[in-house]
Amino acid sequence: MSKHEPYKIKSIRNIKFYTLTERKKLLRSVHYNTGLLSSDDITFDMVTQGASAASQEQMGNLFVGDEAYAGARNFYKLTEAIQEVFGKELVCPIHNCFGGIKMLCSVYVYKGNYIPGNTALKCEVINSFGGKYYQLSSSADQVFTGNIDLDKFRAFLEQNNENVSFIYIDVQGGGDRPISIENLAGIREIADSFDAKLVLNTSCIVEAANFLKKNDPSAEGKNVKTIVKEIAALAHTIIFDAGQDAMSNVGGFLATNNEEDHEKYINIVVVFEGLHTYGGMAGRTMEVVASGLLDMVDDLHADWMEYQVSLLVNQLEKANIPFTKGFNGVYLNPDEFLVDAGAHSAHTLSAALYLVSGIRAHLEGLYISNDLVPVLIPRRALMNSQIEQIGNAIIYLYEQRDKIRPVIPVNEPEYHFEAQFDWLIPTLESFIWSCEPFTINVIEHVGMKNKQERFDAMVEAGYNTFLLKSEDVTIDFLTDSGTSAMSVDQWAAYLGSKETPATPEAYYDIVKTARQIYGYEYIILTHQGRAAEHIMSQMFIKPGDYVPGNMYFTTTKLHQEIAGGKFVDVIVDDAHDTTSEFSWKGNIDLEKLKAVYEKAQSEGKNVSYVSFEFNVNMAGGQPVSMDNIKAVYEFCKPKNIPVFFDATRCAENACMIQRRDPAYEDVPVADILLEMFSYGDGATISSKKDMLSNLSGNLLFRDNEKWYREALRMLQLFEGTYCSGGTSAGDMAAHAQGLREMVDDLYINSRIDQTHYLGKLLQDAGIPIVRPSGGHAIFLDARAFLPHIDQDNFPSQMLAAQIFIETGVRAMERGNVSKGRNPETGDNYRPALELVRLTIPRRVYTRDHMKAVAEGIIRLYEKRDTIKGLKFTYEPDKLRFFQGRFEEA
Ligand code: P70
Repeated sequence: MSKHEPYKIKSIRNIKFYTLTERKKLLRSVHYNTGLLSSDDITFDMVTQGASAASQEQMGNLFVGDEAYAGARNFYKLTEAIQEVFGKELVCPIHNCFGGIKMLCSVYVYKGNYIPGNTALKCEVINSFGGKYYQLSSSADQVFTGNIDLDKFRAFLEQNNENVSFIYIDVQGGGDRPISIENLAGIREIADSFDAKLVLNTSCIVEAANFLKKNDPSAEGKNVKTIVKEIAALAHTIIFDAGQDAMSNVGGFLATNNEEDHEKYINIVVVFEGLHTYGGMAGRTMEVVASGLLDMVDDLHADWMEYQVSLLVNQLEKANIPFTKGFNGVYLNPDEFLVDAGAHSAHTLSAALYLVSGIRAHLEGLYISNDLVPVLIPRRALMNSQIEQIGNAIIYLYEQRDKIRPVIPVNEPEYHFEAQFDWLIPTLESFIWSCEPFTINVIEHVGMKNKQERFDAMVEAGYNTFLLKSEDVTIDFLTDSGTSAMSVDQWAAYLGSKETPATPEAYYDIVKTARQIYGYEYIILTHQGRAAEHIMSQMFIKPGDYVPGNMYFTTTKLHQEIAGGKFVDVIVDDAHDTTSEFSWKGNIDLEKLKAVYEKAQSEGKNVSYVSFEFNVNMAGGQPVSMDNIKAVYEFCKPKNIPVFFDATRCAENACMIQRRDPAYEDVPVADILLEMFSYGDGATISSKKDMLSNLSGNLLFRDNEKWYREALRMLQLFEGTYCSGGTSAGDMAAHAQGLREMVDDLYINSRIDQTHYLGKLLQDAGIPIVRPSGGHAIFLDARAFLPHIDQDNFPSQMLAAQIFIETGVRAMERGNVSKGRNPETGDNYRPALELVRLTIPRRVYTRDHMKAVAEGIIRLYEKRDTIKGLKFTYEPDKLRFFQGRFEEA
């Protein structure tokens, strides 16, 4: 079984892909020192410090920081978390690791003293206090390359005992040298026998503990949390940089169980850092660190980080790239990587990597001309599809290495950040990215129940996926409605908006943006799609009217019927055939439309309007062609029949036109959209889908002011103010920003790619799905999947239930249960399409989630004969799919 993230995406950060020419210019502007490039000019910044994706709990806790100078509640929360995770009772907060080292030095270092250690990272600080760092020699252990030679260590203490300030051990050996528990215990024992203090840097303890769990016999059978506590128990004091494993952006602490030491810390913290209850951290940071600490010791989390690193390592190994494997990524060896390495190979390699790909490998600290070049993987922030391409980009550069000339220094820097170079920019081919154009900013943990627990939950929910608790669900494919991950720009807009029953700025923003995107003059906001449908239906449908449309949607048809209209399906026949490969299964059949018009004429009735849905949901997310949109409009215009779109999934439709109609191959989605809308008179929109809003809708009219005024009147009657329709200013602002993001060609194509990826995995395995794959969802054909179950035993309903039990994926029934009973005969409708919809939320799931879904469904398919049908135990009269309950038949 392949692995997937034990979380889903809650918010994203859009990234940029520059051209080679742009990157050349940017490199020149920073004298070929990539460290000085602005983060906005980087596609992938390969650093870990402070760069993790936060959890939604951490994000929420940003607003819990009470920012009191003294005794903030956040300090006590932080202390509790440290006690729980490290078993250390006495805590002194610090602003980061530098702050902690500085405090330790000022407490313990006297002139001429030594700090023996395994990692020389901060010797500059030690020197400034008059002390000296002493590098302890390693033992020859092959697995635990960070193990200290204990005899030499003892001998060193014997000789220098009077002059040792404290012993400094990084539990990760600087990033790539693991230390065994036995060795750590030996160090502690020797330290105790000389009455010396052992300080452990535990900033990256999770990666170390996870390594020990798998490689150290004395950690066998233990979980990460236990090992972390055991390691911490070996330290007199731990120092912790919260920008690493705790996945905070900043912060840290010293912690000990020794009261005397603690007293020293809290007396010096006021000199350098702040008060002992905040130590140079904002209250919110303490809160974020506290929840990060509790999160980091989860075994699934630790495994996932290790897995991501192993993917990169395996890939580079296969390509014979010279590098050292680290806990958090890889360290490229520039002298071996480059053909003409020169004296400043680290900067040459870093500049060349950026030039080819936009990747930044960051060199930090004191200037070392041929430093290893770290390519670290920020925690939780990248998807495997991206890591794989980062690996490919490195390999692509390696293949072109003979073209790279060394950078030439123009100064003598003390630190990496000061270095400046000249460079004969090599002529390299640019790496072409095809991964998701965004990284993960915030994550949400998902349900990780086992199969038995899921079975119990399903029985409890009466075999109805609508009745499951979302916390039991691992991958939620119920709907793409309101489930998108917002971007940081949407969040910024949300938080910056100002609520008022009069006119908020967000209203003006959305009107301006919607006008640009749809090309329509009149923009009305509703709280969601069905509210717009209500107004439109009431305005245009008179009792007895016909309303032709390309397949019904539940809420749309309901409002048309409430207004007294009769919906007539005029979609092409192919739409009802799950195996037809026709590219435009959403199209309106013009002959059928003509027939409805003629029937109305002959009966003296009216056609209210054509209800024209883009990327038709119930047909499988199938698009409408530009030619068809145009033809329908040309038919309707002379007859004065308005064409109203359901434009809920208009961007997906535009993207399909770009991909499938050669005439639009090179036309941006934004321009295709404008043309699509130009062949219509108005639209209703549920903005919870393509528009990346969690809640809101639109009613649009192209140019008819009279309609607009009338709709506004109704809006104020049924929905809310003229400028909101009952939507909050924050949701409006996020909606406006979502609109701008929806027309990004890279984004919308990556969205469609993802859906098609899932479709392909299933189709290649012979699973019956609606062909071709649509925009927002993959639909399983339950009649073909479970041919032995009669439609009156609800195969789609059972298939959805079994998918959840097998895989933790929640899908939606779209078949006999949804369609209901014929009120005249009382029989189930037994519709032609008996489907299960796997609906993919936008920007929430990754390629690895898709793989896991496909594998689970394939497993289920192999044992499909064992699956039985269902019967109702409770059947509501209306919309029975929402509340209905079942048991095995
Ligand atoms: C879904 C959602 C909503 C929707 C839609 C189209 C093409 C209008 C709307 C209504 C939610 C849903 C709604 C009813 C039954 C099941 C699911 N579709 N037009 O999951 O918009 O929800 O904003 O009022 O797809 O497909 P709104």
